Amino acid sequence: MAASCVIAAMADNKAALEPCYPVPSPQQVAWQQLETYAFIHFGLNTFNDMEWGYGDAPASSFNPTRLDCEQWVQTLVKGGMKGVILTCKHHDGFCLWHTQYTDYNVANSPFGRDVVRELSDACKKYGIKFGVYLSPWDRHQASYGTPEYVTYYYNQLEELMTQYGDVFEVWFDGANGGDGWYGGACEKREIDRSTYYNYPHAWGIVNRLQPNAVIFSDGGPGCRWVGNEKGYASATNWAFLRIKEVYPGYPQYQELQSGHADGDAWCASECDTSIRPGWFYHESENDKVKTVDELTDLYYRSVGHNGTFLLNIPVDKEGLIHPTDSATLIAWRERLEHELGNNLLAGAQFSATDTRDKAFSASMMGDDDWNTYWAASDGITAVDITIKTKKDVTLNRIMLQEYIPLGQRVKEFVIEYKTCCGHWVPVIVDEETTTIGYKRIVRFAEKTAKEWRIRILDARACPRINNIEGFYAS
Ligand code: FUL
Repeated sequence: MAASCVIAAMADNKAALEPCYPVPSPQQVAWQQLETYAFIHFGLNTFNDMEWGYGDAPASSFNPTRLDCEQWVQTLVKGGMKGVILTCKHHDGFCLWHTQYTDYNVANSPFGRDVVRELSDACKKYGIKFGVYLSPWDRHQASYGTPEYVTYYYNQLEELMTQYGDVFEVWFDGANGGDGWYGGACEKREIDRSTYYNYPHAWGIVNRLQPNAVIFSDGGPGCRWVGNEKGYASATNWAFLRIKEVYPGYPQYQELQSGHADGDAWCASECDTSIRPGWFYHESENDKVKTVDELTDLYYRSVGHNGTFLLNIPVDKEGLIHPTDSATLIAWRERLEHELGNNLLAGAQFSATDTRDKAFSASMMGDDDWNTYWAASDGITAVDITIKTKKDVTLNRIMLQEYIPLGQRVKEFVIEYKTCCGHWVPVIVDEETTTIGYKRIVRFAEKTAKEWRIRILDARACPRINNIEGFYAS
């Protein structure tokens, strides 16, 4: 059945289109489909070998000799990244663009050029998305801690939202050195980060000027921090939060790793980590770049756990992505393509113990049209999907996707294969098989069979699955 016929058939059946709340906005769906994108930490810290500058390093120390944003973006494209978020201003307050609101910016460095302009232009040229990190915490501004600073922050946000084209994500870092930390090098300027910045006002600026941008903070509203900086989500991972409970600085990190099963707002997790131990470039870490194996494992535990993967690739003192990082990134993408590039269930026959429409169309599984899906009847929350292949296949990965525009539903499932004696046996998985969400990739000890079964044991409402693929990763 052609994809458009499937949609038409489902549209006839009005009950088929009932959402199961909370549901994502179209922007949140598009954002999650990006799956992997990069962070770039770059600034005065790069030149002063620091992670959290005090805000007192001179602008003159920002002096990359070969800065080339096209080299960054071309490298990221080869690494399969769909976007990049730049630290336009980190906690030290130094700005990488020609802001009119402070002299502490790149125009007053020996380098002089507007890095935000060059990166956003390179993103447009090579077709990836551009995102903004603007640290609320500022250790340089003398007004930090007063209402004047908050206005300054909003003004800078407006500059970034209006002068550099489309922005896909805005990163509101909850870090404030811990409440009661030092504002700058020599003095203590305490704020209450849950109220001081009036985040709803800042988010309003983003919504007004960049309506397609997804807003990141510890508790959304667009997407949430995953509760660690190691780049993974829990196997059980709901894209929901009890949104009023979570605020920047929310200390229940474990909850953010798996979301709130009873949450009232859609707020999927973004798994951030750095390819090196630090966020900024340090020469001493040139031999500490994560391996392809480590990054591949993180992909399965971020994108494969219903999150996105935000991988930081710091730019070095020359103003380039270091060759070790670039080679690792590209080799990692090749590994993913090797492991997940060949769907061995393509062309298999799918059936289910309950199907709300006439037939379980195999074209719904593994096709290019993400909007086609299989659904069970209303009220059915346990259902088996059987997959028959023409001949034996050996698999050790299965990828499942729910049709999230209508909500995240599945609570528990098991993957089984049929033995040559005709018994259904579960594959051996070393993590729980509970939620699916936008994407769940289950790794298991390899099995060879002609019949496979996804047993959905429990769901919040009738399941809707729009993709099932199988792979063998050698
Ligand atoms: C944290 C910051 O304090 C780190 O320096 C880094 O920017 C990381 C992505 O977020 O909260």
